[in-house]
Amino acid sequence: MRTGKTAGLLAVFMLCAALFSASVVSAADISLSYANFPPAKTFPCVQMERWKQEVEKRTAGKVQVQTYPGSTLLGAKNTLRGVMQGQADIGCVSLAYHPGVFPLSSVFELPLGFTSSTSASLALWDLYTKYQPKEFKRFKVLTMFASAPSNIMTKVPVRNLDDLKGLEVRASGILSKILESLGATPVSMPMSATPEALQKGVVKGLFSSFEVLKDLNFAEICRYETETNTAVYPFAIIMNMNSWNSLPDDVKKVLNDLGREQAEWTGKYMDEHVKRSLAWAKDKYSIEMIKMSDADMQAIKDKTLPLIEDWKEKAAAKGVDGAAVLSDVEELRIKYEGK
Ligand code: DTR
Repeated sequence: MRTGKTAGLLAVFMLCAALFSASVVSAADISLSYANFPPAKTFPCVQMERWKQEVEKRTAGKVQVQTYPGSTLLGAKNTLRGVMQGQADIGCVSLAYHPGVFPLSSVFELPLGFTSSTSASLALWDLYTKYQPKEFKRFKVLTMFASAPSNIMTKVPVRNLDDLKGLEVRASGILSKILESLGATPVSMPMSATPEALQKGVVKGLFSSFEVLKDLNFAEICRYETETNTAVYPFAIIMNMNSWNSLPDDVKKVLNDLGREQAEWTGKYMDEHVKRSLAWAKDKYSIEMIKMSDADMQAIKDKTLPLIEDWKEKAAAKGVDGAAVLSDVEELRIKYEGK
């Protein structure tokens, strides 16, 4: 009986030891932390999970990615510094939250006529790879992508530009300036702060892409959706330089190969998801879709045109040839939009 018990314990012990060493052997050699600011359901985090899966698969488990959505590791405004200092290996940055920091890539915040996230994301990635702008010199840029074009989602109907006068609407970066030039009162804040601002009435609406109607349940509070289909928001996925440099070449290759593919995947996901979210919001909350008159749409174009000149001047002050960048972006837009 006693020997039986001892033998049993020994067997359990050996099994545990075997399991333990097996997990040590199969554990990833490399673990990377990835910080993201908005909630897990939103598109920056959906693309993060897809990237994690692909990286783990393509490195056959050699790399493991720990994801931190919802500002659990770094928030919207401290991701740049956090990744630079190594608090996270990788982070997601919305460029519009850092006015003046990205003189070249912020061109993508201008109203340039992109009609989809896919075309804007591919164009943004191509522009980045062509210029390799020094604004990212402290980081390895893993991929970039852009949101779908922005629209006005509000608690009160915005049927024309007059309705927008003085209305407090949330945006960020150059998109705040777009709102201002249209007569609204822009309130700049990251997306992660917007649910509370809407709830408390600090803002009456927001200027962003429509998928947040579902992902952040904004359709419940913003029943009026005015289609402007203007500027997108550019994003960069940045990696700490030391973390990047310490990766073996085969892993670096996997990550490099994913750069453009991830931009395209995210764009396509976003474009599809906007359609799904609008259908969901119509069904669940009977949201009202509003189109402004042709005259107002033309006025939007005219009123926001000076922002392009303004951007060029700011870019020039930082040594960026704005005219060349704009002409490259227009070429890329035509290439990816087919018009
Ligand atoms: N509109 C930009 C980008 C954006 C669009 N959808 C989401 C969802 C979660 C975070 C950011 C975004 C913005 O408002 O920041």
